[in-house]
Amino acid sequence: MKTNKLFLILAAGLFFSCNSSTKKTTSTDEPTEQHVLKPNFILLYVDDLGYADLSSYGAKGVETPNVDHMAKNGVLFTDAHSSAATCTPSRYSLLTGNYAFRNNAAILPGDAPLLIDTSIVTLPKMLQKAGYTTGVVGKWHLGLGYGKVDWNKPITPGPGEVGFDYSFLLPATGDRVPTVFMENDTVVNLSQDDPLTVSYEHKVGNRPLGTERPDLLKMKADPQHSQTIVNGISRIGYMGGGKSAEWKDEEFPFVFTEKAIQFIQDNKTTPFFLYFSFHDIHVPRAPNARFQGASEMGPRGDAIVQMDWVVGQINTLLEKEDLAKNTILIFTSDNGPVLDDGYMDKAVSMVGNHKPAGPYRGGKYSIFEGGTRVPMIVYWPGHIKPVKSSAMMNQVDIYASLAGLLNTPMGNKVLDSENHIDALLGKTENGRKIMIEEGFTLAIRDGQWKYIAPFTSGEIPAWMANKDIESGLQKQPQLYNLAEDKGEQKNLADQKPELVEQYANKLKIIMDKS
Ligand code: NG6
Ligand code: CA
Repeated sequence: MKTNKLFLILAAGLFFSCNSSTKKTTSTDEPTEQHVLKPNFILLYVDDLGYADLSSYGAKGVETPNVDHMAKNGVLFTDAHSSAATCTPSRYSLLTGNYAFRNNAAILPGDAPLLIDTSIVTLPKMLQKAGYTTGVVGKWHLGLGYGKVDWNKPITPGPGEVGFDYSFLLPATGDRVPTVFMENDTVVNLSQDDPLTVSYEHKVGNRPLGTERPDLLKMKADPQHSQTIVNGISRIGYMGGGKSAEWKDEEFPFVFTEKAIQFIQDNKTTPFFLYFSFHDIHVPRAPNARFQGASEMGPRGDAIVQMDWVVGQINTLLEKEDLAKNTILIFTSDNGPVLDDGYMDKAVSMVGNHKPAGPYRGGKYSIFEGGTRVPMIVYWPGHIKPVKSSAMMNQVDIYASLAGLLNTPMGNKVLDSENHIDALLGKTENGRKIMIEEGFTLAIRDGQWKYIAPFTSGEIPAWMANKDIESGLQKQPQLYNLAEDKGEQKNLADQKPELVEQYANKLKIIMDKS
């Protein structure tokens, strides 16, 4: 690959001066292809962070100096997207390089089976083949085992079979059981005398439910989040036993940061990939006392400040360990923003004049731009010229882009991932030409044009309608010209039937690909 070779030659000089694991070269050595460039990769994957939830993207009422530093000195993308408007589908795409609809990926309960086929070559497996040690710390939400697992025994398949050498996980999300950490395939701190049981159908164990003891709650919740109470927060699902393994939500930033730091330190002499998957700023928002009141927006804003602090800790470590110049950081979010997502945490009443999705319509769950257009920053000190890029980017392409950089083959079941490494590193603003966006229906983006397929099958969940969430779903086709109408207000489908037909056909071709 031509670009790659050129990149290798240009970057090799800098690289060899800073990676202690690399075979030393003398000044007379000419960089050649066998001197494979292997920067470390850290993916800082924030949960539910909206397009404008960072000060570098125009947030009001909250400051994010650590992320802003990366934005100022790296590539800040204005048209970058998670593959879908919710967590499980986005993460599925990120790790497999395939759009989530190909596997009907949808938000999973906490006792779901592993969603990723363990026989395929995933992003972390590709990196393992290229000589990387791989780790995931934080939220998983891709299922574990074969479903309805025995939490008291090692659980496989899981991250290990997906391609991670190390994992320290919150198995699903903070708002659902089991509320325990897992290290590799085992629940942490579990006592065999007090076995852990989980059900999403009926009450298990003797912990009170939110519906039974609202007086015990730190914050009130909607009916779906009013089951087993752990740490004063009612959750989705029922959990019995496992008392010694219970997490404390307020400790997440320290627990996960410590594990991420440990992973980096343990692997600093070999190339590594760390998928650092934040719980922030997902519900329940229970920031540590240290961050309470740190923003003007209540717990949601404080969770943003907490998240920013964690990012600062990672960057400080990379500087201290002299790894910064040899580590590519990609910072982004798994879907757009949501204020009320089940808990009464003042996110709505304290939002002030802050607009979490900026000028875009909708947010998490939505097929409008706010659903998937998220902040994305790529930071690689000494290698990247700071730039604001309008390239159309999608997280499904991180896989092929890193494979392209390393000149390593992808698996043969990767259908959607495209190599946009030059755009990712800010060398060009030519990103994707065509891209799928996914909410409860599919949309297609072709530059300024956006076609949203009619939503004809299935029901919009009732809780979404009750929560004032703009799903963007309509029985009619929608067509928007984002160049003139960022906020997707003016449906041009009736005026431009030929474009509607063209995009409906294009969408079908992409969907039928195999
Ligand atoms: C929804 C939950 C929401 C959140 C979401 C997953 C209800 C009413 N809502 O079903 O609170 O947990 O799932 O979020 O239960 S995600 O970011 O992991 O996709
Ligand atoms: Ca999410």
